[in-house]
Amino acid sequence: MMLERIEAIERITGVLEDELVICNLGFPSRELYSIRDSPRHFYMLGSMGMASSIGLGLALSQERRVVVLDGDGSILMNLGGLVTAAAQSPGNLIIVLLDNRCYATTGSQCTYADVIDLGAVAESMGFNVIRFADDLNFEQALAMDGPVFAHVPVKPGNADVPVIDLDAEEIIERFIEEVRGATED
Ligand SMILES: Cc1ncc(C[n+]2csc(CCOP(=O)(O)OP(=O)(O)O)c2C)c(N)n1
Ligand SMILES: [Mg+2]
Repeated sequence: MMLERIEAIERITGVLEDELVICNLGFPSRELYSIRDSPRHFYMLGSMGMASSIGLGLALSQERRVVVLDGDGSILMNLGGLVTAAAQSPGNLIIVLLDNRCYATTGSQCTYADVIDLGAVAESMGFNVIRFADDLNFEQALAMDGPVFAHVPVKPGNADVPVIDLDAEEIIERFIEEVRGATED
């Protein structure tokens, strides 16, 4: 049985330690926040497609590992960002595609991930690709050389979780503090 997106996020973040997490906007961020909150999490608000680019900049500018939890619609909206990440090729970047083949947050309208294999697209760019099914053992992705592209098929739809009760300034300020704190040690 294919996982719900919230189950996939739970399993992935359940095995993370010190990694910084950049999360796709909409329900994915709400789901992550409802599972566990952390200053290591950056919840994208509003800017569709930008999680992978923010993750790339972060991976290039400091040494900690960066895990981007992205969506198919957002990857497709900013495919150039994926190309740039592949060309820059930071070893500490893991892009996770939570692929439900639709824009789940806005009502599960189909994306072109329904007909185009984004794992194959990422592979052709030079990412080390790992494809998960129901057995989402994310430690396997963490053991790989980066940059990694982890393809995680998930069911369409969203969990019934509340909105994030942090404002944008709080999210960014505590995140920057977290990143700076570690780099200045
Ligand atoms: C430029 C832009 N267009 C549209 C939206 C509205 N919007 C917010 S989330 C979303 C769907 C995102 O789909 P995907 O990245 O696949 O994530 P999913 O919700 O499926 O996990 C859309 C269309 C937006 N925020 N910004
Ligand atoms: Mg989607």
